[in-house]
Amino acid sequence: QHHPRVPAFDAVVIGAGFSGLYMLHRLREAGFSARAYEAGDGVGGVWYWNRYPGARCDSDSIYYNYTFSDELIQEWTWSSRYPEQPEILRYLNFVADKFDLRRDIQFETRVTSAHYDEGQNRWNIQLDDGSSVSATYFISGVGCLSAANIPIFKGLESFKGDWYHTGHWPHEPVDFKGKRVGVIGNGSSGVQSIPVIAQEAAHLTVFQRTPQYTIPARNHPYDPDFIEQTKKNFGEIKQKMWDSWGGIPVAPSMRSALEDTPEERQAKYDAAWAKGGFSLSYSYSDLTFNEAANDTVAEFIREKIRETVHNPEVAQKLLPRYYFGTKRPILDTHYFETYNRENVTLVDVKQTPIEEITPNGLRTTEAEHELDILVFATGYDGMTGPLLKIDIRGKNGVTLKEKWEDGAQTRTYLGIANAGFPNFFMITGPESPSVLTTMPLAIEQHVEWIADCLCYLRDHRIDKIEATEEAEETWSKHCSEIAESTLYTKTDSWYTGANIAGKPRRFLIYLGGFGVYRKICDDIAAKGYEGFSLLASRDAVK
Ligand code: NA7
Repeated sequence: QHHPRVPAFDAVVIGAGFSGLYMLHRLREAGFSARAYEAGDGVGGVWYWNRYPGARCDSDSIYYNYTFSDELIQEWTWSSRYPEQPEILRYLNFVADKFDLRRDIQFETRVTSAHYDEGQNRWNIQLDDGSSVSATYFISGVGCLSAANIPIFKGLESFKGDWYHTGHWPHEPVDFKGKRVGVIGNGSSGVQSIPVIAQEAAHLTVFQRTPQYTIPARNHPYDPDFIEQTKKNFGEIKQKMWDSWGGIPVAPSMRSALEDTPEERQAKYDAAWAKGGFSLSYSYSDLTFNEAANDTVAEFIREKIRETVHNPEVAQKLLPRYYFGTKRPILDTHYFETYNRENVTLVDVKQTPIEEITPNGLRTTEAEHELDILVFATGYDGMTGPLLKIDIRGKNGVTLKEKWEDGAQTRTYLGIANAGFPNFFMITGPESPSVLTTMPLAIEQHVEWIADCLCYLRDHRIDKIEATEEAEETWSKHCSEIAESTLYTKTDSWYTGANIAGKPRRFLIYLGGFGVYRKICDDIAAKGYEGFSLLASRDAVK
């Protein structure tokens, strides 16, 4: 039996971001005892940590929220199409207050390990405050992009200035006035922060490794009539979101880019460019499948870069060459225009690699750049990284790391469960549609599926559920096959793990679309959790 002084819950949840908050709510509503642990001193998850200048959402905010409560939809109003981080954090605080969630969250506490005890059928969970708890069900809401990647550069410890990673930004705003600033990286975080930092800093040097496609966001305040209509029709919008490919109520085109004439394509791309957001990605059906189709949109964006950037040499360095859309698409506000500023320098670190960080700045093979502040916009160990930071051990003491990395492949069942790890659930784990869906929606679907599953187990007097090896193998193979039929796997990105040195290369997202995935999950549940073995261990333990 577990130690009487160790608190015991039906479920322990890691994290108090979009995932952890809603999971906690559903568990409590269903009558389970639950506790969430959160490293930050407030709710919000990635929206708590990402406070860098210019940080904002790049999904239309009216779709980037929970859909489970119509009351919540009616009560909350987004100011603009792509709100800034503080507004999203306010939303999550509003949710935490509305559903009185804080009383079951322990803040400033990290889960350091979680070990499954087969004899007791319980998870023993160790916290970084030295205490431990136990739970029948262990649920991860750690997020997909929360383990910061700070590449190892020689000499960082000698740097006399200040340095920051975008995902661990200080609460006090960083003052760039009069400073020489360097930014390494130009993914979404770099592209959002670079134009804002450039306006304030004395000088900004951008260290770019791979030029990126980025599309104007065209952010704007919402018209009150539009908000009113959205709220009025949200039931219908919600249904479309839940049936969609990527979580927004817009159907992708069914037409090949190669079926249109160059003039027709140009007109379509121009319209999408003017509209901003991800509409360009939705222009045709085959942009991520067919190289020739992809090249039409890639060349369209390259032409926009040549038109925008005045210095042809700088423009040349900014031209992306990979398949459009196979790295996470980026939205920007005056990104390419920023390179027309006198106080901005672009350094191509593929041509002249970074050699070391020096006390006074950063040296490439070509020159030393003097810097007062260095910003790492270098991304994340995506999907698996946040889970592997925790010492998670399933049956026979096997670690999740051993299961996923030492054996040649990361395998999961539905991106929710793992063979060998009974009663462990991952919200938006690897091999689910997660990051290619509007995140809050992908999260809601998993949370509801997990909560329903726990209710089913309780109703059937079962308290042990584990994915079978066969079901897992079939799912992983299915994920890989879909990915291999696209251009996604041909590009180095965090989708494939290629951004982290030594990480096994695997495409870790289910690409069949959210609507299809949801039906698969529902179908599996309806068949009494097909692909899982269910066991009533309760009586055996007593
Ligand atoms: P990303 O998209 O992974 O971008 C990281 C950037 O940092 C990217 O430009 C990388 O170049 C660059 N990088 C990473 N390591 C290095 C080293 N060692 N040297 C030079 N440059 C490096 O992370 P973000 O934070 O921008 O965005 C993450 C997600 O958050 C985003 O996709 C949205 O979903 C929200 P590379 O392209 O790898 O050559």
